[in-house]
Amino acid sequence: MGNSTNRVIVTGAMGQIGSELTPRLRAIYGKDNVLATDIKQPESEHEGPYEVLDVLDREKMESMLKDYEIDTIYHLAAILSATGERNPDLAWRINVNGLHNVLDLAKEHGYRIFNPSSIAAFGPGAPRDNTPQNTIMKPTTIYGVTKVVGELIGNYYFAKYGVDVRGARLPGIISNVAPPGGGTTDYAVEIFYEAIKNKRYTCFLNADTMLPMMYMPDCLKAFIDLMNADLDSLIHHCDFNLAAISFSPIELAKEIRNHIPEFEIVYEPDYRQQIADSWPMSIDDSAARDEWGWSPDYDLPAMVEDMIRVLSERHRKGTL
Ligand code: AKB
Repeated sequence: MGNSTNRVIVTGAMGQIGSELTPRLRAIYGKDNVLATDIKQPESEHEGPYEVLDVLDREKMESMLKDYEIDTIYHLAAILSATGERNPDLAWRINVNGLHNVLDLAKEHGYRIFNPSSIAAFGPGAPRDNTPQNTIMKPTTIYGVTKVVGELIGNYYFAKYGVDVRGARLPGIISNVAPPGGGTTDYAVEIFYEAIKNKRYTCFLNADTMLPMMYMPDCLKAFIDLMNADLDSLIHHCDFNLAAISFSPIELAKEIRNHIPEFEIVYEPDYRQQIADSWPMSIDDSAARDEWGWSPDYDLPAMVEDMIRVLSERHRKGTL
C-alpha cells in the first residue's frame, strides 16, 4: 500500500488546527488541491476551494469527495472536552457518527485518513506521569469516550478493510491564529491574549494543574510527518501518544512574566478542573519517536517567546 497524497480535504477547516493546517497543506500540495470544509461559511476570503460541509451528511460528503477527486482526508471536525460535557449527545454524533461516515467512505473508495485522538482518551485509571502508550483507557468525559471509540474503530478499519487511517493523541495545542473552542486546555491560549491586552488573567484551572501541551508548529509537523511515514514502519495506527511540553498554569505564568513582568494571574477553577484532573500530566511518546521519527522543536521558553512576539506585534498594529 502506498501513501502518496495529491488531493486533500480538511473537515473542520475553520477550527484552531484547521485554520493553520489548511494553508500548510496548500503550500505543500498546491492551493487548488486542498479543499477546506466546515459547518459554517468562512469569515474571510479563502485562498483556495471552500465548501460548507456537515460531517453528518454522508451523501454530500460522498459527492464532494468524488467531485474534487480527493485521496486524503484530514478529519478535524470534532466537539472538544468542555463543550462535550455540556452536550454529550452532540459530541457523540459529531465525533463518532461523523468519523464513521468518513471511514465508511474510505472503505468504499480507498481514501487515506488522518483522525486526531487526544490525551482525553486516558482516564483516572491510567498512570498520570509519563502515561504509557498502552495502558488502561477508561475516560470519564464523553469526549474521551468518543476518542477511544475513534481509535478502536480506526484500527479496526485498518485491520479488517485495509483503510490507511492514522492518528495521534494530541495534547493541548497552543496557537495564535484561530482560538481553540470548547477545550479544557484552552486556558493556555487565552492567557497570552489577556497577558498582552490586560496584563491579567483569571484561570479556570488550579495553579498546579499539570497538563501535556504542544505549540502549533510542532502539531502541524506531527500531522504531516505521520501521514508521510512509510506504512510498513507503523506498528500503531490511530493511537500514537504524542508529547512536547508539560506545564502547569503557575509555571506558564512565571515564563510569561519573564516577558511581561507586571502580568498577574488569579485562579477560579470551574467544572473543567475535574476534567483536567482525570487526564495525564505527561506522556511517554516513544512509539511515535521509534515508528516515525517524532521529535518536537519547541520547549516552554521557546513557545512562550514566540507566542508573545507574534501577539504583541498584532497588538501594536491594533489587530489583536
Ligand atoms: C481539549 O482540551 O478538549 C482538547 C484536547 C486536549 O483534546 N484541547
